[in-house]
Amino acid sequence: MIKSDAAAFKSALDGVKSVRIGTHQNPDGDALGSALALSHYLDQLGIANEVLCHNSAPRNLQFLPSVNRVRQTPIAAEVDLAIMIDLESIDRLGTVAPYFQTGAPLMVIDHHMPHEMPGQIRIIDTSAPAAALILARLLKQVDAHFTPEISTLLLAGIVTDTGSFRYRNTTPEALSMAAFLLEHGGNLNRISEEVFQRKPLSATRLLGYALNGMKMSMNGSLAWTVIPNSAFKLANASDEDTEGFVNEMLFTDCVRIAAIFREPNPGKVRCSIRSRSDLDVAQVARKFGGGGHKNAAGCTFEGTIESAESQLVAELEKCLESS
Ligand SMILES: [Mn+2]
Repeated sequence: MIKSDAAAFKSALDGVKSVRIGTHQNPDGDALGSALALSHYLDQLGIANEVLCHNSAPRNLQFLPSVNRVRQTPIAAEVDLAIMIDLESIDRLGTVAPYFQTGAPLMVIDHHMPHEMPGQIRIIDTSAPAAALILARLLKQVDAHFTPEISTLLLAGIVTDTGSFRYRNTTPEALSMAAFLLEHGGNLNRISEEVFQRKPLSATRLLGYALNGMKMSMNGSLAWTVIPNSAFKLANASDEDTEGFVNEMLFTDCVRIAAIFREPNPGKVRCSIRSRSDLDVAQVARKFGGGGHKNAAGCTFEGTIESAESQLVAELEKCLESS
């Protein structure tokens, strides 16, 4: 990040009285952690603000400080500034997208690979493991007061997106920022327990189904599984129960790409793809209108789960063949 990012951030907020913050649908700890931390910082400046998201917080993020700020409809009719954080694509705002296209200036704070380039003020760092890390840097540079709430929210973002500092995207800065946030009251124990060490019985049962049905090709370098709507019903499970399933397959030693096809609601098939090392699955996801990072991407299909499976598996096999 360049120093002028902090200057741009500061001057964009200058004289502003109201801000709308948005993050991506199906929010994770980085999405909600950074959006809510930004909300707290705007409180410090006395700027009225609201946090919009297509979904309410998933079960494992209900513990986040002030999570009840997350709304699906706006409070303010108009705002002076809109800020999108942890996403680059207007589409990923879901149902709240129109509230970010009202003509108010738009700021984007993000770490995904840019392609749509929305917004007039763009603070983008694709080398940052989390949007929360970019925001934490900005807040340090503008001398924000790091309360325990802000520290826990930012730490939740960094911990989530680095998989507790296990993923390849973990940088020295992520660790030193985490140390700083711990010093300022960030509750790492609570984050670890709530995000990684707690799930309902329905999730454990559905994981059994998913692993039992795992398919493989390319000498075991590609693994995938299909969870049809009927399986969700049988396990009394929801889509958020599938969090982490794809990694269970990827962590098998022969597997280099893993994918999961799921149909939590009839007619819409959601796919998550994970890869090892240099295999770029974001590029595959983009062919189907999705996106993400090199090693973690996703896309959605309309139609049958069988058709989604055959289309995506073919492209993933090509990706492995050309590697
Ligand atoms: Mn993120």
